[in-house]
Amino acid sequence: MLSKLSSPLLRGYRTAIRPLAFAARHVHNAAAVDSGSASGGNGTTTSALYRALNATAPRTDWTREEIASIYNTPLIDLTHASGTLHRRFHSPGAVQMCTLMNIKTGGCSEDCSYCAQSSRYQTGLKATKLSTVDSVLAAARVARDNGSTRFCMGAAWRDMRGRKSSLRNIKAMVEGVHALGLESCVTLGMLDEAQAKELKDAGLTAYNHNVDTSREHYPKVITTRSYDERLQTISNVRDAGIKVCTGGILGLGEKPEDHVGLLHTVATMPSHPESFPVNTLVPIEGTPLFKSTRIAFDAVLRTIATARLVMPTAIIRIAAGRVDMSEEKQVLCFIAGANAVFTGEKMLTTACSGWEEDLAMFKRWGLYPMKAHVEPALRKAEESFQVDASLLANVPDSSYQGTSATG
Ligand code: SAM
Ligand code: DTB
Ligand code: SF4
Repeated sequence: MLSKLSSPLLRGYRTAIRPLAFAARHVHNAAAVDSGSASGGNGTTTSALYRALNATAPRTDWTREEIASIYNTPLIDLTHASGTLHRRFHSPGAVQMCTLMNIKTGGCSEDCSYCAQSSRYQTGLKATKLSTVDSVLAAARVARDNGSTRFCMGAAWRDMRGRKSSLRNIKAMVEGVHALGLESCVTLGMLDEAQAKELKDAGLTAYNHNVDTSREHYPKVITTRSYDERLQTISNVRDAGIKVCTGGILGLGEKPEDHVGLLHTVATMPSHPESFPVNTLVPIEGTPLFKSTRIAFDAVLRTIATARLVMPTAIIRIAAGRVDMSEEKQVLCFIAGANAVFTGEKMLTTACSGWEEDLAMFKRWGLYPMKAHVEPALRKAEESFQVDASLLANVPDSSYQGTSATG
């Protein structure tokens, strides 16, 4: 099969792909003897992994079975494959730092059973009004000066209905964030077409609206808005020409099939989301999911690796829960294809890894803050990437002190 590759680009990658032909054959054999595998030994594993590995552009016609077969590949092969594909579309060392700000905390009418900001649960959070434009821009300046290239503003709202004056202020925030040279992202709940267009006109880069989990598991987590309503907002955002940031949360009591379902939803959208955030549940006291069993790390890694294989150009963002991940686990995620993080003083209501510790981690592992989002495309071997090594110049050399065995 490989000897028949004729396009010059693919020919250039022969050397990289050949060992993967071996890996994929090996994976197929492993899957064939594993009766739990989605391939059932009928070749789905080999062909799905082959197709993913040979991608020269994103494809949106994945079947759920194909994604399941990739997800169920032995982890050692899966992460090797995803890491290899990652290098064909992205600079392997570049990681985007994005800073979050909660511009309107708490008091939300929705019942998302993981969320500290729902007014239905006693989480001890005090609701606030919308932040002022000046305070938001001051925080954005701090983020930029510390190396973040995207600033994401979140509001605890169900939707934007009847919020005309808030939308005006948010547009001013978006314009100010751009004037600082940062990409802007907002997450404000459901949006209609006209609201999406207004945000586009203000220069908004991206809109975050997560599908959170599979269609099947979703009703066990949220009852006040449907999966289809989420998809409609995402569609309104995409149609307005705003980049889509949509992902999920792992650890909501779901099964591995739901990770496949989540990936299938996003990988078969009319175009892949530009950004796919992978949150792990941060248990919030007072919410129904507080006592949920913690998600195992191998499932997080599998989800990231599969996301990279089925959405080669997406930015994969390690989001909530990273603060509890050891450095080594984070690095495994970067090797498997994750290439963005939230860095700063806070997530929305919970703790976040700070710039200093992230830059020190980057330096230890040969990672760099991504200077600006580069449209990913199939790389030429000699191509250089926009990375900002200057930010690391002042970071002292340090050896890693280690974390607890459970980290
Ligand atoms: N209200 C808006 C909405 O729901 O679209 C925007 C803010 S909401 C907090 C943004 C996303 O944060 C959620 O969709 C969910 O994926 C994630 N999130 C919220 N609470 C979380 C938690 N406790 N652990 C992990 N992720 C969480
Ligand atoms: C996303 O997927 N994760 C971020 C961002 N998009 C808005 C939010 C995570 C919130 C974590 C829980 C909290 O801090 O309340
Ligand atoms: Fe409200 Fe968003 Fe929290 Fe759901 S996730 S309760 S919509 S703030």
